[in-house]
Parts: sequence; C-alpha cells; structure tokens
Amino acid sequence: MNFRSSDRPLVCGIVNVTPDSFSDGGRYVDPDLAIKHALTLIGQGADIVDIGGESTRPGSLPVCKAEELSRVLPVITAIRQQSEVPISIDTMKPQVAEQAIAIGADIWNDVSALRHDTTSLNVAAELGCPMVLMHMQGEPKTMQNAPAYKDVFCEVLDFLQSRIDAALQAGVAKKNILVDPGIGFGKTLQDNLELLANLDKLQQQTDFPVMLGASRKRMIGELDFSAPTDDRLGGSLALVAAAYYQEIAMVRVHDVRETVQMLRVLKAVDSQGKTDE
Ligand code: YH5
Repeated sequence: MNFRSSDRPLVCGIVNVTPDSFSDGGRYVDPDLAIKHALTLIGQGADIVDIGGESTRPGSLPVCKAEELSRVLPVITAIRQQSEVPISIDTMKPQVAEQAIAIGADIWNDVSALRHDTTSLNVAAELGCPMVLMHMQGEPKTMQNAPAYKDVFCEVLDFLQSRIDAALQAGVAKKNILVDPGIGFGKTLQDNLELLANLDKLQQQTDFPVMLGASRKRMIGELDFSAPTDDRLGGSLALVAAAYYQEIAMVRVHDVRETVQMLRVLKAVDSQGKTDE
C-alpha cells in the first residue's frame, strides 16, 4: 500500500469492539454488530478499517490480552471473509498485533509507538507490515490530568523521530512507517490546535506519511460549547478538511460517508483551474 500516492487522504474507518466506546455508546460490544458496522463503513468507501478492542480514551483502564483477542479476532476474520479492504489493528500489545496479522489484518496501529511491551520493536520488525507510530504523553488512564510541554510541536517531532529511529534500528522497513501526532493523547486544546496547524510541517520534517485521528474528540466539544460526542460531525469534518489542505496521508474517522463525500467535493473544486483575472 502506498500511503502518499493518492491526491486526497486515505480514509480509515473506526470500528470499536469495546463496551465503553466513548462515542458508540457500547453499541458495538457484540462482535456481530462490529462486523456489520465494519461492512457498512467499507460500503461507504473506507480505504481501511481500524479495529480496536481496548479503549484508550482519557481515563480508560487497560484490558487483558485474552479479552482483547476475543473481541477483535472474530471481527477481523469475518471482515476478511467478506472484503479485501486493508484492516488495521489498533492495539498496544504485540501478541494481539501478531495474531491479528496472522488471520488477515494488514496494518499495526500502535498508540504507544512500540513502547508498551519490551518485545514490540522486534515483533514489528518480524511482522514486516505497515505500522502507525503515535505520540502520547503519559498513559490513557492519566494523560489528561496535567499535560505540559515547553514546545509541543518540537517535542512531538523529537519523540516521533526517536521512535522512527528505534523502529528502523530494530529492522522495521522505512516504507512501512506512518506517524501520528496523537490528538487528545496528553494534550490541551491549545496543544492540539498547534499540532493541527502544523501537520504539513510534521510530514515534511519527519519525511513519513502522517495519519490524523481527531474524529469526535474532546477538543471539538471544547470549541463548541461542550457539544456532546454524538454532535461533533461538523468539527470532525473541519479537521479532515485541514488535513486535506495540508496533504496529509490518512485520516481516522467515525463518519466515513460524510468524510468521503466532503473529500470528493474538495478535490473537485481543487482540480478546477482558476479563471484568469
Ligand atoms: C489516534 O488519534 N485514537 S482511540 C476520545 C474521543 C474521541 C475519539 C472523547 N486510536 C487514535 O478515537 N490511533 C485512537 O472523544 C488512535 N490515532 C491513531 N493512530 C481514541 C479515540 C477517541 C478518544
């Protein structure tokens, strides 16, 4: 998969297989519902579907490996039987990534950037699959308590560069790495805005494709009079538009249909030449 060939960001649809999903209100705990939801997102034009069995929203607690596997494996198996769409597995556990890839997943999306387990780097190298390395300050349970930076852009850039170096050193291929600033992962509204205004710089300075996950996140509520998670579509689309104009490689979203439609329209306007004078 070439993460930069497209003239618009690839759209990665979010499929939560967790009881406490912030924005799906527990609708997809049932693997059958998660499978149906994934197939709906594929029908809506998702380029990739991202399957997650452990919530990493602020304040959430970890789940054990066996529980996470029992949530995600049936969903991956069923999607793979019915579609060839690339599947990404959203997990910090190398054992979960390994089994997910073995049964047909294609991409490892790791919000810990291969720091969660001592074996993560070696497993990533062995798997030989595309990887997302994301920035997070702290851990999901406590990361929003008091996020602090001297210079958020520089610190995120330095962190990603050091994780890229660690991955390359361990044997992960250069072509398999994507990076993500980790919107909402140990960041204030101001931190998130600074990162969102400089996604293009992050992509240029790392020289790796950038993935952005901002869909329905708290910062949108903060900018819109505490709008609840089920009322953040406009803000989510605005952030995808920002990613589009900064030529970002991939966006991770809940609302695939609306995102794909917006990108088609933005692209059509962009492709239309300007009239002289
Ligand atoms: C991400 O950004 N995020 S899971 C809280 C929300 C809304 C959404 C309160 N996995 C990312 O989606 N992987 C997650 O509102 C991710 N980048 C990558 N690569 C958290 C999430 C969310 C949390």
